[in-house]
Amino acid sequence: MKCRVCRGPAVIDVRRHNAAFCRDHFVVHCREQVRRALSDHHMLGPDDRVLVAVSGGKDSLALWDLLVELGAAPDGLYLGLGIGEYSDESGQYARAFADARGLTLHEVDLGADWGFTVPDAAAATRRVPCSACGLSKRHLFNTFALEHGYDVVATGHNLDDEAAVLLGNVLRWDVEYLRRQAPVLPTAPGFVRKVKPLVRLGEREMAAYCVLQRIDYQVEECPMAAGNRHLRFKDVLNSLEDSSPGTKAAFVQGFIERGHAYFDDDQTDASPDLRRCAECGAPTTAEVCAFCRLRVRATRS
Ligand code: Q46
Ligand code: ZN
Ligand code: ZN
Repeated sequence: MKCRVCRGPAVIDVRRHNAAFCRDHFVVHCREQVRRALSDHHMLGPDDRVLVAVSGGKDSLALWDLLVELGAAPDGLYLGLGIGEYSDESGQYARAFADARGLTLHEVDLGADWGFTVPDAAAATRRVPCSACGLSKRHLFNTFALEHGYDVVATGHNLDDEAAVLLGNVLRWDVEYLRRQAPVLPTAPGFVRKVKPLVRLGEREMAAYCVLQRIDYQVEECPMAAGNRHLRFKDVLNSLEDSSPGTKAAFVQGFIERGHAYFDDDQTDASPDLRRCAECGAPTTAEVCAFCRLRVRATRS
């Protein structure tokens, strides 16, 4: 196996590009994919203050590293979810990464700062933990960014994540989720811009990037992911990709370029009749926002 660029020995093949790369040119390949995502979708303006949602896993740490390399000068925000040892460990990876590079890592802790953890919320709502977890992340990353003057929140959703979510949304023809599934959600009143710069890179590439760049990341998966249907969709997509390399990229890129417009009457994160949450001031369609309602239920139990 030879590197497509320099013909030296390759360390990884990327079947959907029908290419293999040596270490240095694989890193260049990853940077180029992120640079293209940033420019194709106008993700970052020159003076934007960027906040990376950092979990301690491979995607968010690779994203942080790549954005630093590309000159976006991002800070990180780690959100402690209170999922036992898993969370303790993920925080350590995030802190070690930031310390070693002299980067700024902010931290918010659901338990210490908001009085409940993801397991508390799952028990109180009797729903899969990921729904309370996702809701809390969206609310707290957005609120933190607004309060601290960041223009944009960058998340580590990669091509595999986007393909699995897209498959789930299509299987149920969930028009509202399809409308909101985009590499960029623009700024709107009460919402900072949300961007997904890893949308052109797969899970395997992100793991390889971390290994080759000597980024220590949390390999262990979240123990609360068990009921997450996206894992099943990933299995299905992996078997399609095995027999037909490029399927995931064609599915996601095709949706972004040609499919999304059919669902996209309004690309913002906001819905027309938003008002301010009576508790926290966040935009909401109800009297009290979903996060504040979750907090009341989860702290009561
Ligand atoms: S952390 Fe939270 Fe994930 Fe764990 S509970 Fe689900 S959403 S799986 S990215
Ligand atoms: Zn090379
Ligand atoms: Zn609220």
